[in-house]
Order: sequence, then structure tokens, then C-alpha cells
Amino acid sequence: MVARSHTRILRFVIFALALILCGYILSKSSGSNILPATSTSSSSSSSSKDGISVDEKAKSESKNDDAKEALQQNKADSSLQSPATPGDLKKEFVGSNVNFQGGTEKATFVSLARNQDLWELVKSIRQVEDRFNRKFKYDWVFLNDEPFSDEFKKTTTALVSGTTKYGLIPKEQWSFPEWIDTEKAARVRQEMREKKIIYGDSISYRHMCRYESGFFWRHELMMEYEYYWRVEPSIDIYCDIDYDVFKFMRENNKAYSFTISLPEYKETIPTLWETTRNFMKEYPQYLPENNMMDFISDDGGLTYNGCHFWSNFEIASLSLWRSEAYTKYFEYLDKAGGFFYERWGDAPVHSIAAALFLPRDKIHFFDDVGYFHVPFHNCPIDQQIRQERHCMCKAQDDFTWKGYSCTPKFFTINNLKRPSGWENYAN
Ligand SMILES: Nc1nc2c(ncn2[C@@H]2O[C@H](COP(=O)(O)OP(=O)(O)OP(=O)(O)O)[C@@H](O)[C@H]2O)c(=O)[nH]1
Ligand SMILES: [Mg+2]
Repeated sequence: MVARSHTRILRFVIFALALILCGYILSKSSGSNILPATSTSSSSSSSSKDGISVDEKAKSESKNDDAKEALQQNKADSSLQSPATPGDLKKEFVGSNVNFQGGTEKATFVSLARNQDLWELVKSIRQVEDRFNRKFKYDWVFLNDEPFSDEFKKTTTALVSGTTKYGLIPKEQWSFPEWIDTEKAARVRQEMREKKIIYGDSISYRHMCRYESGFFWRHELMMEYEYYWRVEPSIDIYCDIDYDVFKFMRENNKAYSFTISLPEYKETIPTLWETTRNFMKEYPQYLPENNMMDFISDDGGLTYNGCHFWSNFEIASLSLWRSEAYTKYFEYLDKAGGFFYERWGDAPVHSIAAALFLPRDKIHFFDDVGYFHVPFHNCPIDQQIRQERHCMCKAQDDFTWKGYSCTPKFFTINNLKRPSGWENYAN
């Protein structure tokens, strides 16, 4: 009798345990479906053998294979990402209400300019104000290697709805560092002049690229801000922007954004990638596992494919440049001398850094602002966006889906959904 009741209890316990086990398995599988993409990807990649850092590859005998495997892993991880299109992210529209009390982010516009750039910059400012800033009234910082003229200051202050600030660039940030062999640099400029490389013979262009790479974010006027939007002379903003892009960046956890991407002119950066690879070998800790190496390299980091975000438009977090990783990276590049011995641009430097030092989901493609800097246009091909935002551009001019653009690659590697009909704008 006792033995029979024991058997019954034992059977009951086994049955109960089986039920609990089933419940546990079910809850695990549904739980993984609702996990945010980043945690899903990091948990899956942590079980993988390695990440994508070149240094890790260097540790192994089969460098190339490891990198390829890591690249595959990254691709697999990115397929778990959401949302489906860049436009699906959270945006708080304020409409075209110019009486809106203004933006609340610690953010500013920033323009590096010469006094003679004034009237081309005025056109840019006027459009940025009309399309966006008259609603949000963010500050505008102007930087120059010479003092700004009164005309420059008066004219721009009258146009900007926020507070304007004018900064002088310290001489040591706009001159040859002492470790640069200026004769060697002069020989390179002469060679580039003969090869007719654009800006190849210019000293000031090189200072500009070095400054935008390593110093604008350290200017004392920039210290109080967390985000910036870089504006150059002679650009166009094609569409209304009725939401606070800085707030958008913060709320969606974005650190870098772009409107146009394309391959760099290789003659200007012969050793930039080699120098970057050496940096990665020395500092593998700066590369997060879910970085975007596959945007800038098609062979797992062996070579640079030249893809870069066109940095004449940038909305980004200053913390990216202030980070230890980027500060060290810039110093490393600066010491290598390529800003002067070659003609390294701030666009490939920023882009390589963003792709390597950020988790990929922190990089955003703005598909709805409409932008032009000679000679490329970003014009939303979605007719509804163009009409709703009063865009003044032709979809046929949009560069995004053209063969030379790197943005299709950005969509592919991040598993983003392309707008319908993109094929019609590919040629
Ligand atoms: N203060 C200062 N600003 C400069 C100088 N050279 C360029 N800039 C600014 O740096 C930014 C980039 O220079 P751009 O001449 O537009 O360079 P780019 O966009 O590669 O070339 P473009 O196709 O000619 O526009 C712009 O905001 C310029 O106003 C300079 O010597 N001094
Ligand atoms: Mg320009």
C-alpha cells in the first residue's frame, strides 16, 4: 500500500518536472524572439570563436580565414537587426511650427570657413534655417584659422536663429607638426600637382583635413555640446526636417550619420589602411565585436575598399571623437604623417573610425533630409516623403542607388530594407 502510494508520488513528481521543463524551453524560445537585436547579436557572437579585430586575426596562423569567418559572423549578426528601414526609427514630429520653443539637446551646428566663404556659406545657412533650425534654434559655431571679419559675423548672426559663436583655431593645430619633414611634403605636393590630383598641391587643404579629423571637436567653443551638425558652404538641404535630428540621434542611440557615401580616390591615401591595420594590431580592444568592418573592407580587413561617408554632411555625437579609441587613432595617424606626405581626407579617416570603433547599429543613413554638395545629390526616391517634406529635388538625381555609391552596400550588410523601386534609380 505504502509502496504503491510512493510510486504514485514519484510518477507525479516526474510528470511535474517534465511540465516545468517544457515551460522553461517554451519561455526561452519566445524570449529570444523579443530580445533587442544588439543583445541577440552580442550573445550569439560571444559564443563564436572570435570577433572581427585584425589583431585577433594576427594572433592566428590562418589570418585570412579567421577574418572571413568573423565577417560571416558579423553578417549573420546584422541580419538580426531591426528596424527594416532607416525611416522606421522613432521621430517626434513638431510640424512646421516656428513658434515651437526650440530644441533641448546639447547640440550645435559647426562650420569651418574662411572669410571669403561667407556668401557661399550664407546660402547653406539660409536653407538649414528655413528647413530645420528656425523651429529648433540651435547654436552655430564658426571656426577659422584667421579672425572672422565683422561682415562675416554680422551677416551670419542675422541669419542664425540660435546663438552664434566665432572661434579662432590655435596656430599649432593649423601648421606642420615638428615631426613632419616639410621638404618631403613639398615633393609630394609637386608630384600630386603633376598627376593632377584634386587639391594634391594644396597646403591649406591638408591643414583643413587634419583639423576636421583631429581638432574641431577639441575647440573650446565645442566643449559644452554633445552633438553637432557640420555644414559647408554651397550645400543644399532639399526637404523640410520637422523633427529634432539631434534628439533623434540620442533617442535612437545613434552616434554617426550620413547622407552620401562613395569610394575614396585611392591616390590620396596609399598608406592609410596599412597604418590603420597597424593601429588595430596594437589596440584590438577598441574594436567592438559588432563593428562595421564589412562596409570598409570586402576581404575581412586585408584591404580597404575606399567606401567612406561624405563628411561635408555629418550629424554626429562628439563623444565618438572624444573617445579614447579615436583620440589614440588620430594621434597614430598624425604621427605617421599621411595628412602631409599623402593627402588623407577627414572623410575616410572619420568613416574608418566610425566603422571600426562603433557597433554597427550606431550609424544612421538619413533617407529623408535631401542634401547636395557638388557634384552629388541625396534626394528621397519615395514620392510620399518628397511631397510630405516639400522636397525641391528630382528623384532621378539621387545618388544613393547609383553604381558608384556605397550606400547600397550599407543596406545589404545591415540587412536594411531598400525603398521600393530603388532599381529604377540605379543608373
Ligand atoms: N578657415 C578655413 N576654412 C577652410 C579652408 N579650406 C577649406 N575650409 C573649409 O573647410 C571645409 C571644406 O573645404 P572645401 O573647400 O569645401 O573642401 P571640399 O568639400 O573637399 O571641396 P569642394 O568640392 O571644393 O567643396 C569648408 O567648410 C571650407 O569652408 C581654409 O584654408 N581655412
Ligand atoms: Mg566642400
